Amino acid sequence: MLTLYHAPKSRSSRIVTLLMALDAMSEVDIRLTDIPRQDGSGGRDPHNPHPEGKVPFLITDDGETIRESNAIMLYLTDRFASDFAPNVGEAGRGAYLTWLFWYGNVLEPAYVHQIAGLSHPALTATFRGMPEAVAYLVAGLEGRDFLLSDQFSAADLLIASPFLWFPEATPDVAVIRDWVARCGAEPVMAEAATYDAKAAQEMGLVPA
Ligand SMILES: N[C@@H](CCC(=O)N[C@@H](CS)C(=O)NCC(=O)O)C(=O)O
Repeated sequence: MLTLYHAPKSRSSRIVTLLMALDAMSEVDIRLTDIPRQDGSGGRDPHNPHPEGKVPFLITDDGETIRESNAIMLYLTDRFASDFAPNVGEAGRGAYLTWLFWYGNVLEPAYVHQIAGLSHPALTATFRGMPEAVAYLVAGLEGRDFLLSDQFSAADLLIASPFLWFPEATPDVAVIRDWVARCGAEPVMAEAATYDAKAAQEMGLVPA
């Protein structure tokens, strides 16, 4: 049995969504965990073994620990093979890996730098910025409904997530807005939101 440390309505929600998409919820013991939230609510859970008290955090059945959403997603999509992500040797594997790691190595830093109003030549040299990220996403969506094909995939789930959390920060580009709306309309997103709402209620969290 795998163990996932999950805080409702946080970055780990996309792992719960992924588990639902992979039909693997029964393979995972989900431990609901508190985290400090940016609005000042919540607090670190001493039972959460993540070195910084963050989520998501996954423990495999053989005791391996995995942090970072994209690493956890890659582990899970490899382990529970499905048409939600290309496996080793399947067409689209390179694009899948590229999108997963581009998210963590480029998009999230560029997005946070923009939100924080930060600019510095070293940041631009290393990550470029949101204009380049937006251009890359638009190019990736050319001629298809989703990033890997005309089907919603684990790559879409991860990369659309910041824009689904903060719609006001979604780039004002029709191709991206339409894609984010398509991702948000996938039935598994509503299923995961329902799960999280119930989990938040069980934990006594104030509705966000
Ligand atoms: N790069 C990490 C970021 C994890 C992260 O920052 N998670 C937030 C939840 S949205 C968290 O646990 N925050 C609590 C804290 O910073 O103490 C990932 O994608 O897994």
